Amino acid sequence: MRIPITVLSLFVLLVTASPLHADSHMHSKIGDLTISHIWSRATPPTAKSGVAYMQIENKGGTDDTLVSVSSPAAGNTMVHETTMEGGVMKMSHVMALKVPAGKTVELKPSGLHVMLMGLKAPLKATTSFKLTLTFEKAGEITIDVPVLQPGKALKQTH
Ligand SMILES: [Cu+2]
Repeated sequence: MRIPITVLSLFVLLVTASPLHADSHMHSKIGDLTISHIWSRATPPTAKSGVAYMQIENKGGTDDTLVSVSSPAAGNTMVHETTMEGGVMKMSHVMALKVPAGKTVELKPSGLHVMLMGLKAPLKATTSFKLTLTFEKAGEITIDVPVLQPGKALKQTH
């Protein structure tokens, strides 16, 4: 009877460990999608643009696509991707961001990010702003994006 006891204790460990993880990050759910690790960084007073990062997990069996992003904090909001081309950092507009079934798409520094252009006011640390994401299948969700101190970053790994 050793095996059932081992399985039971593993189960207890998993059950008791998961609420801790859930409390340590903000999660938003829409359909099969879970949005977590949501953060932004404070901007200098004269900055006209800001960034937002997050992870989008698709727990469903079909691919979805992020087709638009918008925020009352900025005049124009879009998904960008930062790439290196011949040693030069380049940002390009991502019109439709695919979130494949069973996969997690990470928006993080030096990669994919939400770009907020024409900021209506500087992004202040310890405040938050609204960001609306529209997915082709899951639909529309508005999330709160917490603004971290300049130079700070939220850990992207689970
Ligand atoms: Cu950008």
